[in-house]
Amino acid sequence: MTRPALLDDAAIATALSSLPAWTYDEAERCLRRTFTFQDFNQAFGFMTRVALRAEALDHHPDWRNVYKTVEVALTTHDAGGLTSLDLTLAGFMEELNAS
Ligand code: H2B
Repeated sequence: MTRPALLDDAAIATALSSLPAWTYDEAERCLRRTFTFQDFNQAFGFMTRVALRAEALDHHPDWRNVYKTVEVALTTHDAGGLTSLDLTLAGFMEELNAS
């Protein structure tokens, strides 16, 4: 399957303006965000919904769950940095978190 191209700095800056809760980690070339939920059930429910979407996209988050928090890092390992797939997954997480 053709994988999307790496985003350049200008494209990353544009993307960040529509994902204000996310930060770009230049050293690791990933987007980061920590989500905090009401309890473990909410956190794990979120992770389950994201997991199904990630599998459908064949694009998977690096993440860590501690009780009601989920720390997320998004990057495209095959490309060595950010691609549109990371923006798609970040946008999906935002939609879920807002609903
Ligand atoms: N997820 C992420 N985040 N980056 C990748 O490069 C990646 C992935 N590659 N999920 C996919 C799976 C690849 O390993 C399979 C073979 O398509």
